Amino acid sequence: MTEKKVIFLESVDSTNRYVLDLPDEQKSQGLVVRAEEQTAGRGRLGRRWASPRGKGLWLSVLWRQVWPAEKNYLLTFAAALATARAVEEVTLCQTEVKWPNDVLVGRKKVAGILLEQRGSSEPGRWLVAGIGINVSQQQAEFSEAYRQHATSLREACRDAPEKEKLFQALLAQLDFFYDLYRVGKEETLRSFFVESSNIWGERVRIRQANRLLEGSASGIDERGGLLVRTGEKEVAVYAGDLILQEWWAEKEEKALENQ
Ligand code: BT5
Repeated sequence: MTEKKVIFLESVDSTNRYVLDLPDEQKSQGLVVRAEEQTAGRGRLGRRWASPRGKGLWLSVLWRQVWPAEKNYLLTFAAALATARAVEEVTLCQTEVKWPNDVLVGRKKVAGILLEQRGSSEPGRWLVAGIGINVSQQQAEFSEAYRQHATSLREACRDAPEKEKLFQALLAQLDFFYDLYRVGKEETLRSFFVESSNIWGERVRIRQANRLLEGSASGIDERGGLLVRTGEKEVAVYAGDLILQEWWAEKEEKALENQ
């Protein structure tokens, strides 16, 4: 493996923001920025990512876009797969990836990916893949709003792994999966993602800004969309939150109990 340039920060608002704001001469392929804490860690759609001091791996990796923008989703897949593999290497845990940007252990979210870019999206431009992995929080530390669907490696696996070990494993996996993207192994990346996800044939819901879709998850199309079968039709969705059946079933059970 090539030696990686890593910038460690004690505290930052967001490692993604930090990398995107670096002057061009400080940007290089594979540069990693890692922080002990993020004070304004971000998720998709302007959401927050809780990144308490010392409790997780909060980092961003800088990547060159090689292919047209419609292939950028492969980099989200690459980062999610790298994270899932790295977790499995250093814990006794089984992971799964969840479309479009999550890693789960025991069906709860242990890590999230946020791919971002400034300006236009064209080959040759920089992209940043932000990765947040919950390592040692206790369940009660997660906000009530998502506690039911979130976990840390310490809670979900028998023990929290050493953060440094996880970090080194992740760097190697990120190299491996970025290379698949770089050389155009699109089908390989897509099928790795499909094989690493256990939702196929399950009833799922997809929440989008103004609609809720329910159907059976059937695959990933060549633009990274989730294929969902509803009755006779199969539709592809390109954005949204995928809600697992046990998540909404639990909510409904709770609502019934409270009646
Ligand atoms: C994500 O967004 O899952 C992307 C998370 C990316 C975080 C990394 S950390 C390093 C880098 N720098 C950044 O600023 N960000 C990246 P999304 O799918 O939109 O999920 C966000 C939602 O997950 C929130 O709205 C909460 O409901 C929930 N959430 C927030 N913090 C969480 C946590 N620590 N663990 C599990 N769920 C969380």
